[in-house]
This record gives sequence, C-alpha cells and structure tokens, in this order.
Amino acid sequence: MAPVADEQGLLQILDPSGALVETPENAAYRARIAHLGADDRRAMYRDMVLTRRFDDEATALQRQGELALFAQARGQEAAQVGSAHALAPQDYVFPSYREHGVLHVRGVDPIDRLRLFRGQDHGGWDPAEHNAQLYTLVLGSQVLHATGYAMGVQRDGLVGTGDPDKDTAVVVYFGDGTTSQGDVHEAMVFASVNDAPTVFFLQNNQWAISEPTARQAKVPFAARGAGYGIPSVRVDGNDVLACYAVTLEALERAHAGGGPTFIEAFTYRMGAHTTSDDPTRYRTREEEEYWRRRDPIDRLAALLTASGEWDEAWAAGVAADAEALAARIRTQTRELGAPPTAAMFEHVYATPHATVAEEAAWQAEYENAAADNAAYEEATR
Ligand SMILES: Cc1ncc(C[n+]2csc(CCOP(=O)(O)OP(=O)(O)O)c2C)c(N)n1
Repeated sequence: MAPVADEQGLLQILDPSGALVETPENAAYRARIAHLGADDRRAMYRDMVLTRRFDDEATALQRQGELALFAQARGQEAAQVGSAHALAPQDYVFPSYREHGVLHVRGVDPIDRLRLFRGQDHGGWDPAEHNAQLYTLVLGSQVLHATGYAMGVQRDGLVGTGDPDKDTAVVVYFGDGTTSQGDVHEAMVFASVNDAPTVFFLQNNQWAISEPTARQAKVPFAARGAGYGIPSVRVDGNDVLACYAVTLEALERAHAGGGPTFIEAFTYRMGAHTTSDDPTRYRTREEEEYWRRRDPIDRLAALLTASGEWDEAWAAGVAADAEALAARIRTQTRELGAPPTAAMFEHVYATPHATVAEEAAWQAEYENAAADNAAYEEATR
C-alpha cells in the first residue's frame, strides 16, 4: 500500500542529523524558540530520556505480570515533550493512553499513572492538581471532552483577556487511527464555530495497531483542518524544537481568542502498539531500522553536542536520574494495593452529588453487612 504521508513538506527546525534548518518557511517558528537557552534544551532532553526509561520499565513490569497492559511512547518523545514544554501552567491537557511524556512534563507522578495499567484504578481522579486528565482508552472520547472543556474555559472568561497568567487553552492528544472516529469530526466542528481554545495535537505515528495511515486518509491529515476553517500545520514530530514552536503558536492563538489549531506531528511508534501486540506481523524490519536512525532523542543529543551544550557530568546525572526513576517504579508499582471501593465514588463530579452520595452509602452498608456475616459464620463454625 502506498504511503499517504511522507516526510516531504514537514515543518522542521532540527533535521534528522541534529543540524539546525533555516528556511523562509520556518522563520516565524524559529523566532518562537529564540528565547530558549541551553538549560531549556537540556531540560527537554532530560524529560525525553526519563520518559523513555519510564516506558522501558513499565514494559518490563508488564512482562513480569505486574501490569495488565502497557502502551509505549517510544519514538514519540519529541512530539510529547516538545508540545508539553510550550504549555502555560493554567493550560489543560487531555491525553490518550500513550502520552507518558506529556504527563511527565505536567508533573503527574509515574506511580499514579501506572495504577491504571495495573487495573487498580478506573481513571477517576482529581485533574485540578496538574491541569491534566489521566489516560483515556476509548478512542476519540477525549477529543470531545477537551473541546467541551475549552468551551467552558471560554465561557468562564479565561480567553482573550491579554493576561498571560489567566488566558487558558486546552491541548488534546490523539492518534491517526482516532481521526476516523466521528467524535473527532464533531469536536472540530464545535471548536471551529465557537472559536474554542482547543489545540488538536495529532501524533501521526503511522500505525493504528496493524492498520497503516493509508487506511485512514488519502491526503495528509493536516489538510483536513481547512475544511473546518481551522489553521493547520504539519510538523516533524521527531523534532522537539519544531513541536515546541508549533504548539506555542497554537497556544498563543487560542489564548488570544483566535480559536483552535490542528497540528499533525509526523512521527513513528518505534515499539509495539501495546504489550499485547506483535508488530513483526505487519511491518518490516527495514521500516523499523529507518525510524531507529531518526530517533528523536539522538537528534537532540546531536544538537547539544554540536553546540557545545553537552556536558559529560550533566549527561551522567541524567542517566542516574533515569535509573533512580526506574528503581522507584519497580519498587512502588509492586507495592500498589487495591484502592478502597469507596474510591470509585470520588471525583465523579467536582462538587458533592446526592445520587453518588447515596450509592456510596449503599456500598458502605453492603460491605459492613458482608463483614458482619463473615464474622458470624467464623464465630459459629
Ligand atoms: C472507540 C474505540 N474503538 C476501538 C478501540 C480499540 N483500539 C485501541 S487502540 C486502537 C488503534 C488506535 O490507533 P491511533 O489512533 O493511531 O493511536 P496509536 O495507538 O497509534 O497511538 C484501537 C482500534 C478503542 N480503544 N476505542
């Protein structure tokens, strides 16, 4: 099957060798990274390395039977870390199930994230602490949720005020296969006609499990935005600086009241779809090798080295931090106990709700009665 989308015409700032690209097309985006210093670039590198270490450790834990399932982000670290670095603290993110880099940058603890993959959490939680939702497994549902949330933010008067600490936008992450869900179309219509502050961040990793992008679209996904009147950009998803720049531009537009943006970050899922998948059944070793040579972490490392921003002691510190993270995940995941059943009634609504309170009381009564019965049976045995 002929590929629909290739690397031609991608917005790029860092080429695959790690060299800076200067073209008239990327000038406005280069201006958006001009304020970044060596510490910012090193922070992005560190976040990408920690995201990959999280990935590898979680995959190993699944293989050891400690997690029910895991979906790796390997290969997509630049798209995730670059876009998340552009967020203002008050912005809000809605991930799918693979955005470990985004939630890492948002400061969501890795153990809180792995609870869901261990099957000990149904995903109900308080999003306010990190302005981030937890993983969503139902494809596309988060795209509608994000747009609804963005419309709420708009109605709360948090858009177009000109106050950089107040203006709020929402970024929603989804995959190429998910674009075929009706929810994505509905969300783009609502966001467009309402000028909602939604940034649609599509990671085109070229596969929806075993389905190639050619089964989802005959033209690049970014071309769809025009039909909705949504400004769109197709960016090299393995270029962390370009991903940062396009997201920053989209956020500026959303914050100012200029409405949504559609970003297609062209990248590659280097690992399996999930730990239940065997990609050798549907793709070639040559393809995997081609993308291994375009590893987003190596690309940034090459830039840091060429620009003299690489420092061996610092790099050893990053590697040590990654190992410490892995050790913590190894220990604390195994120690995760099942939450009390009462936890399932928490965070259903932002404020107390009579029906939920009634159900929680019923559950508590049921559990008490069951405990009494067990005690009686034990005593009369
Ligand atoms: C509504 C719905 N339909 C089907 C599935 C099963 N499913 C899980 S992942 C997946 C492929 C998604 O591919 P894509 O959107 O490209 O994201 P990626 O996994 O590549 O990041 C499918 C069909 C699901 N989780 N939800």
